[in-house]
Amino acid sequence: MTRIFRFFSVFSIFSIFGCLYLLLQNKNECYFVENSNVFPEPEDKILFKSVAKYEHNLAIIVPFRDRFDELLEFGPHITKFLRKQNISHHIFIVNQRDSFRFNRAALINVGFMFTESNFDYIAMHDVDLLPLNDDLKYSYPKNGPLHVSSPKLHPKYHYEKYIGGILLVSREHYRLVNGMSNQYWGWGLEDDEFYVRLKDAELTVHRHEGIQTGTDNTFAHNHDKRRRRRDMEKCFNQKEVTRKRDRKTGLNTTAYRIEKVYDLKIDGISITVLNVLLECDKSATPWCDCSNASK
Ligand SMILES: [Mn+2]
Repeated sequence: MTRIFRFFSVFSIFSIFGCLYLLLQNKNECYFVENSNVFPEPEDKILFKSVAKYEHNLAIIVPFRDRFDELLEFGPHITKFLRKQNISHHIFIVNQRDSFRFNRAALINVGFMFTESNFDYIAMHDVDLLPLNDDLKYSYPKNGPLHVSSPKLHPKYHYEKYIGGILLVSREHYRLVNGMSNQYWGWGLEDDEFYVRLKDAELTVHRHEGIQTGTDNTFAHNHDKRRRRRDMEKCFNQKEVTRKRDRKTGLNTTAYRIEKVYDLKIDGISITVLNVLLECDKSATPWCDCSNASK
């Protein structure tokens, strides 16, 4: 006990003198007092390990707002699921903190840019959709995007061009199409527009073959439509604009600020939460806020 105590005293003395030295030199690197602005250390360690050991590294990007109960289930579930497949991965919750309507696509763009240096593919992943069949491999989508929640397996959406829910895309391909459109505020259609982007770039969307489960037992969909109402409102000229392919906006026009980065632990699993403030150019997309619109 005294030995431990002695060790810490010596350690503190060194730290204090080290800090004083740095302060005298007018440097800001004195971290003797915990600095909440530094990137959480566990994250660095995970990234370092994964990059060194694996050929491919997957960033699970979850566009998010007000889904805490779903997140508590999602984090541990997807981690166990991917550990079985030996997929190197990390979960990034991209939490929309501004007061504009939810913009799933812009949040995915932010997540993509944030994970740029350490992950060579992403999963755009709904927080409420849990894969149950272990044959759904989240492997690197070398030959084109891999749509995991295919219309033949998804509990709710069955049209052929559907690519929402869970989609794996290599960093290279996501860049090639300039990411997703930023014009989709409110629920829906951003995934359909992304489908057209992929098609225009001549990328083929792949889906798993030979899956033995069906629409009722391949995924758990944690979505109570009364408790979690979809924001289907359309205001200003939203309907007209969002029906068309957007050739202007994407990865290179996403306007945002990362307010804070958190290291969140759920059942011992380390998850990174990005608090994001999206910006809206109201002259271009006034429907990011319908509150002053005449209906
Ligand atoms: Mn849902």
